[in-house]
Amino acid sequence: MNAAIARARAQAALTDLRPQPDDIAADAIAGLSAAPKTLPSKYFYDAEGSRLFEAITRQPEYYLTRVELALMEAQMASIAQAVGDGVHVVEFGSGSGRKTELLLDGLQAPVAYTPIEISRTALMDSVTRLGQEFSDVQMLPVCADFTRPVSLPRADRPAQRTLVFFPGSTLGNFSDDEAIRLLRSMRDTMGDDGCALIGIDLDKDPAIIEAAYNDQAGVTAAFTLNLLTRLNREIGSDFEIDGFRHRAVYARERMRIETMLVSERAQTVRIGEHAFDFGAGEVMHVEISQKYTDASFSALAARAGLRVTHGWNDGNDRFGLRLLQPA
Ligand code: AVJ
Repeated sequence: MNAAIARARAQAALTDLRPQPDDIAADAIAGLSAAPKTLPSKYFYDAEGSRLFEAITRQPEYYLTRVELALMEAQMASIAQAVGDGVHVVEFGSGSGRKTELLLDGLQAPVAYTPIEISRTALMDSVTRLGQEFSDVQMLPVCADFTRPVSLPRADRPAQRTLVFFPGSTLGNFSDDEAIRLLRSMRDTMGDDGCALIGIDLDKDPAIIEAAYNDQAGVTAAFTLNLLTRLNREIGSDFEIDGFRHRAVYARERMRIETMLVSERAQTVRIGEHAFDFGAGEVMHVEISQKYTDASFSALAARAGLRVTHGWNDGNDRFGLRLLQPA
């Protein structure tokens, strides 16, 4: 490791609130006890899952990341103007940091950056890289499940305002109730003067959406199935990976992609002393990806005490960014 990287790592004081195996087992047992069976999608992102997700973003069918990046590039000046200068950027999740790079680069003199990310590898990689590139921005990473309340590390230099950044349409991976809870917690994090920049995938031709979640190369299928591999390794479950098949369907009336793992045969899966029977063809729900219209998103935000002050879409209305502030 070279000296600059070592320094950036050492400077990035880590708050570690990672989920422990007992939390994961409890979540898995609760989900498998429900009807229909479910598993929480937040556990997709171990090191391999994060790698597979990056690979998804490079698939030709998966337009979301490409379109959002181009949108940020095209509209950054206008976004920076709306947000103002000297902000503490708090990102819910951290991903590869490419969007964060555009944001930190485009904003006027941001003072600090706090990613809140469940995958420690993704978190440290991102602040190590960003810390080198943005030496004037204090890196204050928090390793935690961002759906739980987290108290923000304070920046050495006082910020004018807190900007919550939540790109990628990750909000869509939560049910309406969970999304509202998350938006409320963003509202708490930003305070009365703060704001949030949120990426949302827009409702469109179902064929385009379904192709994005069923890529030809099978990367999304591998990503979904990796959840089972991770559970087997971390909580000692005995899922047979080739006993399940990936399926993603756009439910038009609910405007969301529903991703399932379909049991190929009748089988029993064990976690400790718990046994779960699957019928042949039985579906287990593992992820939703909500799509939005202007009306549906504004209504969701309103239920969390937030209002949309600015909006930017790409030229084809595939993907949007919305700036919110307390209502
Ligand atoms: C995490 C919201 C960016 O739902 O589109 C991609 C995750 N799942 N392909 C999404 C995902 C399957 C993704 N986001």
